[in-house]
Amino acid sequence: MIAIRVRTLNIATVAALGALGLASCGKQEPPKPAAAPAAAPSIEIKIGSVAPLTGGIAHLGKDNENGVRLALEEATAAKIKIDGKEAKFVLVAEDDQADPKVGTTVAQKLVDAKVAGVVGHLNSGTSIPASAVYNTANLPMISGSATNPQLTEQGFKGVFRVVGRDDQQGPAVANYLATSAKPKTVAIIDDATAYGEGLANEVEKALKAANIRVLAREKGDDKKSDWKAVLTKLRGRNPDAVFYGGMDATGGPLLKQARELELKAVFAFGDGACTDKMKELAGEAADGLLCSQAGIPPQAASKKFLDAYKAKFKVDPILYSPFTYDAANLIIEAIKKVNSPDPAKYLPELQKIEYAGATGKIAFDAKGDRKNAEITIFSMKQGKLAPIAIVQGGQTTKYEDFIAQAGAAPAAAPAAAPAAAAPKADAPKADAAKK
Ligand code: ABU
Repeated sequence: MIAIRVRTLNIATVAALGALGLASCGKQEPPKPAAAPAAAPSIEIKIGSVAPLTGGIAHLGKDNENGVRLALEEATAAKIKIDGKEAKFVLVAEDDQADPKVGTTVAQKLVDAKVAGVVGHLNSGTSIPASAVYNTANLPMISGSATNPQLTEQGFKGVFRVVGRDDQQGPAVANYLATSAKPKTVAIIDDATAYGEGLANEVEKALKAANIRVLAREKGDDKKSDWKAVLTKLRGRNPDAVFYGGMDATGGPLLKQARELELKAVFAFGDGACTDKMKELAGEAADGLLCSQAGIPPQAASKKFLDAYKAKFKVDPILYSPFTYDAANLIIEAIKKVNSPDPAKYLPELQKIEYAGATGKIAFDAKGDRKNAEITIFSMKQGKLAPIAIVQGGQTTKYEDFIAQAGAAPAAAPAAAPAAAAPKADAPKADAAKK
């Protein structure tokens, strides 16, 4: 067997040598391949993205990461020149597991990896401690979802967010609950996180200011799946409404079990639990839920973003991916303006940037918060979140009116076009309302 193989090889070798010999002695030389054009000089710019990619809210983490990924891929495809070199924007994704300790560890990892900027983290509970790590390293971070006010109250010059804050969201959802459901007593539960507890405190303040009785606070945690003991206690107090400060992974079971225990109260949640995932988690019990998000609804983001997101990921955005997409683009825009990925050079541009993003016009105030951030109020109808109203600067506008204003605004509809013309493909449907 071995001998046969050797002989076969020998025959093949002789044949090959013969062919070579023929080629070298023949009249026709094979054409030499054309010299490859010299590769354009390139520069690799790493951008960090941090969110929980494992655990109960991994679906939200992935949604946030998708927004960053899309922005970086588009910017790389655009062959932007930075310092005369073609920029390749590289995603460095980290999983902070929604855990504050892991959050600071991965923040240091991103600093060590010499990323030029960070989009994240998703949770307030991770964003706040991680922001101190980035601040020490003079590395800018923009959260597309963390809403606890403390994040931007620390005086860190490189810390930004592109969504509203819980001292805007809390009063918005509490006042909507107060005027629509007119509850006499409200029970409040939170998940003992920076976000859940902080938002619950803001809601409590606003309800009390509206002369509504708030019952003693009940607490869970961000992994809780069995709420029956808490709910049984609440049933005995018979509240007209219940507000929960926490994420959808825990809010879904809470709502489902509340209806199983025949609690009749109106339920209201904040942005972390204001997702279509509620149908999957709570089934029909989700219908009638009142909830808020700290920005325009994902479906009101620009058509260009929505089409590109769907084409790439084969799903629609869940919650804040339009905002993380904008956050990544803000960093890229600032880098472009100074022609350098050096944070010391581009940070001053980021602080004064005025950018037309997928979620509307973005500019930051002196703290790093988004100016004129919207809060959207939703109700869940037949398993789908339906936007009802937009609250901006304390003013409430019916959602249809907000969108109609956008369609009728001069920038979105040329003079000859009908007043209800659709917004431009690259403008958010809600954008003109801010113009
Ligand atoms: N804003 C909702 C979820 C993220 C956070 O912890 O703030």
